[in-house]
Amino acid sequence: MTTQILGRSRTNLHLHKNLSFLLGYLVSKSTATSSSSSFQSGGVPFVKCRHAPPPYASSLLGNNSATRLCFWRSESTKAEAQLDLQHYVSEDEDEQVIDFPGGKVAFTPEMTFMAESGQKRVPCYRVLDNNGEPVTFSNYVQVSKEMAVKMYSTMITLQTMDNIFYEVQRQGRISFYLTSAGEEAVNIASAAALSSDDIILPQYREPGVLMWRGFTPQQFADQLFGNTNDFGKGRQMPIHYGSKKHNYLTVSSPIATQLPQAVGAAYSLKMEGKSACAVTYCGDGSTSEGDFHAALNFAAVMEAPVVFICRNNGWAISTPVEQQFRSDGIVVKGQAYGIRSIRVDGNDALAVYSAVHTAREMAIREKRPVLIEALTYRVGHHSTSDDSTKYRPVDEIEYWKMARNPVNRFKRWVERNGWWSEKDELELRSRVREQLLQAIKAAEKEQKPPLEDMFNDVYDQLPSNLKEQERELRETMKKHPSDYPSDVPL
Ligand SMILES: Cc1ncc(C[n+]2csc(CCOP(=O)(O)OP(=O)(O)O)c2C)c(N)n1
Repeated sequence: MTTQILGRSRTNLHLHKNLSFLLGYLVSKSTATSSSSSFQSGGVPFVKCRHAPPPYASSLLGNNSATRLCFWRSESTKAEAQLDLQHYVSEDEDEQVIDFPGGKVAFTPEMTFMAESGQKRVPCYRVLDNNGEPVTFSNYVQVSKEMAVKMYSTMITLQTMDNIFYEVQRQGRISFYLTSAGEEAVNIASAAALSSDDIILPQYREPGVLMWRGFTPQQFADQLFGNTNDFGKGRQMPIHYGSKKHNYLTVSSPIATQLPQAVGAAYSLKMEGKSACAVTYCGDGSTSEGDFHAALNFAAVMEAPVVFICRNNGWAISTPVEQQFRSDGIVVKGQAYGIRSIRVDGNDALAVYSAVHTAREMAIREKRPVLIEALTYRVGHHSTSDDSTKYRPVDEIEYWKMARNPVNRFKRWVERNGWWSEKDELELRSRVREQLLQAIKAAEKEQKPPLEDMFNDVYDQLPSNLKEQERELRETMKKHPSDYPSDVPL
């Protein structure tokens, strides 16, 4: 039996690999021997190792145990244990390697624990320095004049939209808002590098991607005011944009839920043979959610064409990254899951564009996920419900706002190429401002969706419990009219 087990060819060993078992290290009580045999002990299947244990083994395993590391499978499949064990020991190579599911692993007599981090932090890819000068030897994907001007103009539009809607919220005309200030390059340059067929599964700080795809100021305003033109029929909080036409799934409040959904969307694109990928965004805080890890693992194992773009902006509301994780950011987590990954300067539009463009091609051509960690900074408060000066130094905010401003950096590059002037800037800013003010006026005047819209669209026929809730709501509104908005048609 033993000879047969150990005499298996490598090809056969691979053929018989089975991922469904549970492996663990076991300590055999037998003494060292140079012969090989397999046996059962205490109801647990063992295989004897063929050689004497290394000297460090007793310190690892305790004095009373003698000493070998063997493999054990779960009780439920015990009957097949002896047969399956043969897959992991190969006669010709067992002294140097273990032929383990997933590939050969070299043995070592050194008891070396992997360091918790690399000696140096993973470097950050950039193309432009803080002054918008291309850095020497940087390789990047060329951007045409037309593309560069559109990128810069959309960054300005996003900035202007943020400033105006922030003020509108402060005036009490909308209930909530959240800006992308400081993260304009991640928003716009990533969007520019994608195709409109790619499916976007956003977090909430990526409205620039939707803007790039053609969502109009009026459509943004309609969502924020929750009027009848809002695709969500006023059921969602402001900033929960979504548009089927633009392949942009609606923002959902629970963070990281978009990530496993993106893997499913990517997998379906692959099955349909489409030349497109799913692209999903998240913040550093979202990477602490289980969904992040499930998504990365699924994506790697299922070889789903999905690009994960993590905006590491230093803060998850008041939680700094030092309290979020102890790894070298997010990029190393990609590698841990078997995903090709890159760290990029998220405030360098050309670097983001190049990395996303290349990641997209790899994802589609090679049918694989790619992770991009974009180092950036949330310059604004988390949202209109936050005051970030309560938990972080104003100097830090100012540094990122001024010295590392992504819009100014890109502007310098575009200007240096002779593609943009102050006149263009003034014209653009005033045109965008005017469009937004008009949109706000129109959105504010537009009727709110009727009350019944709160209850329909989920079921074909309204179930009795929802009918009951609607009846109760109407009664309560009648009793306490001042607590409810007067502009919702009943
Ligand atoms: C599952 C879940 N937990 C907590 C929250 C509350 N919450 C909203 S935003 C946020 C911070 C997320 O930070 P990050 O992912 O880094 O994104 P950022 O806001 O920095 O862009 C938290 C904890 C939530 N929305 N969903």
